[in-house]
Order: sequence, then C-alpha cells, then structure tokens
Amino acid sequence: MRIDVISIFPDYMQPLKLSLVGKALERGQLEVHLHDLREHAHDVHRTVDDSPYGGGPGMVMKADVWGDAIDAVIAEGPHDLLAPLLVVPTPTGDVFTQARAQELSEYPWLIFCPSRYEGMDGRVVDFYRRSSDVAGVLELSLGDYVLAGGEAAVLVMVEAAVRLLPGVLGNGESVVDESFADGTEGMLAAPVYTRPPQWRGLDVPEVLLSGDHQRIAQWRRQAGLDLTRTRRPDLID
Ligand code: JBK
Repeated sequence: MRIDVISIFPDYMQPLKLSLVGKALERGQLEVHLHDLREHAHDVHRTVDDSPYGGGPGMVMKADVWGDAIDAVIAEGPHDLLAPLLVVPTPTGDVFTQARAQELSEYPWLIFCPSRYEGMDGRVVDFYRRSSDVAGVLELSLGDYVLAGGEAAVLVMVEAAVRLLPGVLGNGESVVDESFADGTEGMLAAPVYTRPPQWRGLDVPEVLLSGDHQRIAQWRRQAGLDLTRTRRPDLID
C-alpha cells in the first residue's frame, strides 16, 4: 500500500515510523510519502488560509492551494497503481469504524488531506468527487469532539488500516478475535489476564485456568456480551 499525507505539519506523521506501522514500512509492505502543503502556496508568505465568505470566526484553507497540492501528488505518484482514494478527516464526515478501516486497507493508494483552522474550502471535495483522477473521496470523522486539525485523525486511520494489511500482524489470530472484528458480531472482547494467577488479592477467573477450551470460549462469549450490554448498549441494537 502507498500512503501520501499532505499537511502543514508533515512532521506530525513521524510516529508512523514507530511500532507496527514502522515495521510495515521497514518490511516494504507500506510506503508513506509526506508533503508540506505550504510548498503549493502561491505567495512569499506561503499563505494556505483566508477568512471565510459570509464572515465568522477562524480561517478556511484555500481551495487553490489544496487543489494544486493534490494534483501534484497524483501527478508524481505511481502510474501503475489505480487512482488513489482521497481521505479527508473532518468532524462532519462519516464516522470512522472498523468497517471503514477495512475499506481503506483494500485500496492500494490513499491520499490523506488533514486540514487545520475551520476546515478546507468546500469546493475541494466537490471537485475531486467529480474527478476521474481519484477513485473517490471519503470524508471521515473519528468522533464527536473538536481537534486542532485532522493530523491526529490521520495517525489513527492509518494505524487502523495498515494493521489489517495481509502479513502486517504477526499473529494471524489477533485480527479475528478482537473487539469489533468480523465474526465477533460487533461485540466487545472479554477481559484478558496473564500470570500470576493471583495479584493483590485478585484472582484470574478459574475457567481460564481449566484448560477446557470449550468452556473458555463460552465464558469469553458471555463476558464479551455482558461487557457490551453495560458499556456499549448501542452495539447490541
Ligand atoms: C475532528 O476526524 N475528526 O474527528 C476530526 C478531524 C478534524 C478536526 C476535528 O475537529 N474531530
């Protein structure tokens, strides 16, 4: 998979070098290309934003700067790959879920466009939705809270998608048993324990020490269901 990120803070993406995503980069399972949006500004001050039409607080990221940056990334990009999917993190987007992570992981090429300030000029996504230079445009939201910009959301979305790439997770089982995975019927996973069997007066549930794999599976299903009912009743409906 190839991932491009266009941002006024390309250094914000440095954590991608670490941990599981970093390993995928080292193994060549993933390529990440970072781009500074300001390199596509049109003036000496490298301006990327302007005041909103209609008034109001804050600043809006300029359509021409974003358009030139996205065009340049597409033009530089590999011509053997299919058109890229544009991903725009925004609190007004569709909620990012495990199903969305799976969907992202199935594209060979993603271009992330995190914006700062009050967001980007609305015509940018309108334009690329009609453009055959891209496979599509997804506006995605992590949830109902306010961030300073989309960069942190990009880190989350990249990690969630990349760990689903074939061969990225060492343990092939982890992807199927975890909370929200396919086959768990959208339920939370049961609590987990490791040695010692007793710690500060607290015991590991006896069944997990029994070696009876059928009872253990049954216990985990029930514990996951109980947890889902109490913590996330919305997942049951
Ligand atoms: C938020 O993806 N988001 O959730 C997001 C992106 C950019 C700004 C934001 O405030 N919530």
